[in-house]
Amino acid sequence: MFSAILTLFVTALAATSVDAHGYVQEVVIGSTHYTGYLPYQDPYYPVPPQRIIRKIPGNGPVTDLTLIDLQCNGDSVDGVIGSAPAPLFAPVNAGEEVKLNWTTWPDSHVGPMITYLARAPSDITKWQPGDDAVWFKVAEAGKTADGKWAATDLLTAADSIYTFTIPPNLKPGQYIIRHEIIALHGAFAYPGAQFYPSCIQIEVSGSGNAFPDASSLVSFPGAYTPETPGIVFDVYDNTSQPYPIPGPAVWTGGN
Ligand SMILES: *[C@@H]1O[C@H](CO)[C@@H](O)[C@H](O)[C@H]1NC(C)=O
Ligand SMILES: *[C@@H]1O[C@H](CO)[C@@H](O)[C@H](O)[C@H]1NC(C)=O
Ligand SMILES: [Cu+2]
Repeated sequence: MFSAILTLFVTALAATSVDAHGYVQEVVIGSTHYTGYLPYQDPYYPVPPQRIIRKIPGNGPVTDLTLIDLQCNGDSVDGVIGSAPAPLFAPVNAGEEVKLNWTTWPDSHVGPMITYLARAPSDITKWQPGDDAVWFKVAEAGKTADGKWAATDLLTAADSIYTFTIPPNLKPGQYIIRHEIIALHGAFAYPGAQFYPSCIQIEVSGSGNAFPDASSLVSFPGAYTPETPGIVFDVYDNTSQPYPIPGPAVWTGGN
């Protein structure tokens, strides 16, 4: 009896790990390492550690493009609908690299990696963008001409570290980095694509003054619909067709 229960428990654990997806577990800027929000540890501390990444409910995806969850993978954490702000933010210089360390990503979950920024109008530790159009894309990677996906091929080759650069002329201020993997293994119809967004709070310093036109900013939810190219895409369809990365063009940063 006891061992039957134990077996069930072990089986459940094994099933969980097979099914595990992922999240950004660490952010590295210069020589500083910031532990990410750890959904299976942080909530259980008597005094939860303070993070620069907004809370997520777990390692699972968002699939409904109309939900506020699409913004930061926060749903109703602590009764806050949407992206509950984190208490900390990381200083970073315009033009500096930011390294995002993902948990081991499952090989089957191929897809693009896309990074947006949104400038906080005031204190980022209190700001929730809601569905305002505040986001602009600063980096994207999909499928290379020889068929390698950003996730998992390139990410795994880079030791699970995704690197992007803060635009060198970006106007200083507090920003949310919205970084996501879109897993396409089930994306042959909508809903199917799996969104794994992560929201990281930073404060950019520098002497630049570049910022995108207000008319080019997008909202989450809002930027993606079932008709947006790249949201429905059959990755097993055996053609060497290129993958259209969803969302607006990358902002070139006034360079
Ligand atoms: C990514 O973060 C994990 C957890 O902190 C750490 O063990 C691992 O070494 C990091 N990976 C790299 C390449 O730094
Ligand atoms: C693609 O086509 C090749 C050659 O016909 C085949 O071996 C392979 O299994 C196909 N791959 C997929 C994902 O359909
Ligand atoms: Cu998965």
